[in-house]
Amino acid sequence: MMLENSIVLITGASSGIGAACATLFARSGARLILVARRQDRLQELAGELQQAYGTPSYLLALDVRDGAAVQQALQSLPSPWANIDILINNAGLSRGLDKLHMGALQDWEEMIDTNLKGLLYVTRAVLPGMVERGRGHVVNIGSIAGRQTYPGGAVYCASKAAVRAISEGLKLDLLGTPIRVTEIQPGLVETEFSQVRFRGDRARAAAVYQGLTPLTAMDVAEVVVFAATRPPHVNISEILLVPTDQASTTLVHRR
Ligand code: NDP
Ligand code: 8X3
Repeated sequence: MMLENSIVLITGASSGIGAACATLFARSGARLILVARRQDRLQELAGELQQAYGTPSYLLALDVRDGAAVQQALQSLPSPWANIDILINNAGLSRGLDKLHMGALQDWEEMIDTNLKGLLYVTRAVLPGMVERGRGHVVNIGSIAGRQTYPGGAVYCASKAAVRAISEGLKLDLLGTPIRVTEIQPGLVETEFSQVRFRGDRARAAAVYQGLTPLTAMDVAEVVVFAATRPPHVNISEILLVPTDQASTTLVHRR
């Protein structure tokens, strides 16, 4: 599969794994629809990619939790951009690490609304066009956390288990179409993820990766590009990738 001139929509493109995907797909000649709430970040990234690779980008400052806004924005894409070839459902976050009985309802809602409902809203808006055109690939960024729950992470892990179930469901529902569905499940990746989880507490965020070598956002983006560039008859259903220093969600090796 060649990526040259394909249209790739990436949610959560303003940081981390989404931004790394944007860079690697741009390098391969794709055209990008970049989605996130922080428009300034998207503008900066799009400018860099335009300069480095001549990549045209279409920016959507969008909160994926707002189902009506998602539908409206994606329905109103101008015609060259409407024919999305690859959808990367990456936008997501964790909030807090409290025991369930002490958890904040607002944190739960934010995680479920973003990681689960946001992914559904975007997918619902993009997939009909793919089915109609008989062409497309949906890549969902799940997590090792969707396979194995860890203490204090029940709701985040549940949201990622839901991504797993939805990815499986999509594959069932799209059987008979040429549309591919891939779920990528990373372990620890050093991005802004832990800073968001701990609401800007940089020391606590840094401690998550202290003494081990985490994955980089680029490590994950390379796997996304691998999945997207297989021949059309090959579907990479799922890939779990972890740092060599990570054996499970709770067992890591720190030096
Ligand atoms: P970052 O915090 O670096 O990036 C998260 C991205 O999601 C940002 O671009 C953010 O953009 C976007 N986002 C968050 N909420 C919304 C929203 N409501 N609407 C639109 N965009 C939103 O973290 P990562 O790159 O690490 O996370 C990307 C994905 O990878 C997430 O789904 C995460 O769960 C998953 N993951 C991360 C792992 C890790 O260890 N880092 C491991 C496994 C999976 P903005 O704030 O501008 O809206
Ligand atoms: C993110 C990985 O283990 O920090 O999905 O929750 S973890």
